[in-house]
Amino acid sequence: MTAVPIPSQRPRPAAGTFLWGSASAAYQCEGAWNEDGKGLSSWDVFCHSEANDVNPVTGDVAADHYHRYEEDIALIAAGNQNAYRFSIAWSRILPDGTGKVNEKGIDFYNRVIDACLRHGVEPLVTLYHYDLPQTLFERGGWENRTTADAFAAYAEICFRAFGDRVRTWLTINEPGYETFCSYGAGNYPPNVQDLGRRWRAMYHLLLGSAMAIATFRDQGFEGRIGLVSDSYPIETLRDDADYRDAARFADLFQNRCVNDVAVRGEFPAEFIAKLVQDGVDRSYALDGDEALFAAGVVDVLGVNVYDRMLVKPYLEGPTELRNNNTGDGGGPVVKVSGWFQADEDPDTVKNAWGMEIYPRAIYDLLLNLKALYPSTPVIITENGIGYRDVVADGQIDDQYRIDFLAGFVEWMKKAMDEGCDVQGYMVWSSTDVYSWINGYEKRYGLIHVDFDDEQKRTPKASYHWYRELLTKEGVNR
Ligand code: BGP
Repeated sequence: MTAVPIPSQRPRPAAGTFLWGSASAAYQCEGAWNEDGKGLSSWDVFCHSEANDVNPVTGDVAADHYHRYEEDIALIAAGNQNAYRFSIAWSRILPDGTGKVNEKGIDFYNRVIDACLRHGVEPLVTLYHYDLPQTLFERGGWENRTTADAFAAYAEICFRAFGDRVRTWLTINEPGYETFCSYGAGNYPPNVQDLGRRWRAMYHLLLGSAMAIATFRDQGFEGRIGLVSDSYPIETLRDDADYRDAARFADLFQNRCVNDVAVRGEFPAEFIAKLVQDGVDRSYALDGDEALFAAGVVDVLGVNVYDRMLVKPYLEGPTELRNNNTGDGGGPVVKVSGWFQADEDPDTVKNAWGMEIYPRAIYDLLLNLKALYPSTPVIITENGIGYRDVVADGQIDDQYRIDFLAGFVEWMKKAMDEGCDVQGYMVWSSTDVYSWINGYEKRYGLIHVDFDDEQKRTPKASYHWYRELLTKEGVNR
């Protein structure tokens, strides 16, 4: 493999340029968990507690991006990428979630943003990616409506501090998947299995996002703003009325409960009817909220796409959705009675964590989104595959990742040829990072990180492949 040249200063991509990049999230890559005035987050505390019993490791150091962001951004630029999506750790900016600003936190993200711009890399900034300030978490976290107010206030601080340079903002990463793990699987803090509490927390996440978006517009900040949704094409292995019903329920459960709110500013009526039928206490929905959601629709929808979701009709007993966090089938089983049943195609290839290798998923998903939300552009904010990479002679020959990403890019381009308005594509992840409850074995990076040897970086074969792809795509470097 060839050495990677470090580029000189380059202009940032012109507005409207398709963004080809890669992504990270603060808790997963930064480390420096208690440095420079940062407050504790829910993940700091969880990872240091006995509740973290599947892969008991922490993000204390992670990829040490806090100290090595310059090198990482230089590598991103040298890889021909013209964009980098990262998240801000709320507890670095506001150690207690509200109140006094930690200037050293502001300084850090100023340095990251400036490094991006120096290298001609467009920063895509996510304001919240799972790591809630612990002070707010202890007050009920997202189950408490005041967390939505606190989020909007925190977002405004970030718009004011960084809005002169950031043109693409993403409020919240995956209100669906985060709350599914926190309150369905119970493998993320607060580690409970109670879907009623899930719907309450998700409502407040969406409310916080809508309020932040309304503030962004009311105060006249420049640029575009969106939310990041984990979205799936819902598919069945049979086509009959019962299977179609299951697919519709799964679409409401997985996708539309977030995407309709983000794009149309309202929850689907059928989704609300289903919650009422399930006996969910919806007292969290207050008079006047409809107007708040309507005022906070996105300019662009960020979509994290990894896989399709296969379902079959719900018959009886608990619906079992298995979460494989160990790579050998270990992890919690989620019970979702009454909506749909998870299905499995025995003939498709899967990775060790049970994820199907199914690149067509992105095409089906993009066409579904175009049909539902024809006027809203999409950025693919994450796409990638977890693998136990092997280092041989100092190199990582991850052909499986190249095949996976090449397939997704090809299907994405087909969808674009058919009229889907896609404005960017981010590989998950820029470097290897902490894979939440899956620990460090499950790697996604284009750049290998040696977690046992001072977080040394080595670009993988997939990094070089992506670099060549982007040259062909005309990302002129
Ligand atoms: C997304 C998250 C990312 C990332 C990715 C891979 O849902 O936004 O933070 O972790 O999935 O998932 P995992 O690391 O759990 O395998």
